[in-house]
Amino acid sequence: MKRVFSGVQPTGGLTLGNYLGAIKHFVRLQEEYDCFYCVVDLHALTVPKDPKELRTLIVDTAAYMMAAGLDPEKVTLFVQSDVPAHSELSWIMECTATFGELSRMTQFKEKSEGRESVSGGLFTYPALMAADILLYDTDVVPVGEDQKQHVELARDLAIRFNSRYGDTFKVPEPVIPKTGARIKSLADPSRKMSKSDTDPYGAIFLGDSEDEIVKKVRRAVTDSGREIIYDPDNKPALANLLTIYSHCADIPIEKLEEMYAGKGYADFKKGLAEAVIQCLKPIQKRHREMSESGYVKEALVEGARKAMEVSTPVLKRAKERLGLPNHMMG
Ligand code: ATP
Ligand code: LTN
Repeated sequence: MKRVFSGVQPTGGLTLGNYLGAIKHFVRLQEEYDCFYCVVDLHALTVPKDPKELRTLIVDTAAYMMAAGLDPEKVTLFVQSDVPAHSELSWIMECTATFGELSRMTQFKEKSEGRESVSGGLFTYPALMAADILLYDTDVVPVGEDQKQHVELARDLAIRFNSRYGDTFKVPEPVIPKTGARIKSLADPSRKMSKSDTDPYGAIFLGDSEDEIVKKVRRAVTDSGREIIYDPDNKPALANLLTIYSHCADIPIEKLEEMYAGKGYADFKKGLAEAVIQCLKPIQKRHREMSESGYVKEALVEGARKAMEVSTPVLKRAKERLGLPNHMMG
């Protein structure tokens, strides 16, 4: 069975972007692949966090992933910091990557811009991400469009390490969904929908109430002209809303164009809000049940055990190749 690995940061409530761009596909892949899904809490430390809030968000992120359909009986769901091999291989990846490569990462440029203080971790973030992926002999990495560059770096680092020290790591492939891979902010379609957006109307969260969803959709920016047509170059805001609608209601965009021919934005937004509400309703219900059950923590303990079992020999292999002694690893 081919292996899948992907990660989600516990940096805030999950957004509709996280769901449509990544988690929905994680769920689909669990039927055919040996999947490892990780709550990447060490990545979340690249920007200072309140410890109490982080502790809650780690379990809540896992709870939402399960509520969205991931079944711990089928996948390995775990927390990154529970498996020390991630931090260890990360240092090795930092020493494999070059300063130039890390400097070219667009996420670093975007996230560091305008900040007074930028952690070293924000800069070396992609090396930790490469370690995450390579530790599991991963074949496929499903991610949203924004993470493609990081997965490509992980590939380059695997190839470089293998050519320097001998065959050690499997070279992974990114898989990006054809549509929905870059859901945009409702407040500004030139930016991606993000959990850490400061605009309260930019993102729809998986935990939003019906009222909040209706309000956010009603306030979503639109383009000039009143026709409901998909034209990403000239009508980027509407194209984004049509993409969301199409994914949430499982209706092709052309069909939506037909449905709203001759109607205005008010009708369209009403339908869109309803589609989002119906899409999130079952997830919210399962999330409530999950959070009350204690099942999430149990699943994470078992997940960490399985993750450790697979990653420990890979780390050992890499250390051996480098000439590091492995005295304590048997
Ligand atoms: P932040 O928004 O704070 O930068 P993030 O949501 O991008 O964080 P993650 O939680 O690690 O970061 O993302 C989890 C997955 O969701 C990744 O595969 C990422 O590519 C995908 N993703 C994130 N935002 C979007 C979006 N707007 N559209 C599509 N996919 C997205
Ligand atoms: N950087 C990713 C999260 C992440 C990840 C990974 C994704 C960390 N490690 C390994 C895929 C594979 C992000 O979405 N911000």
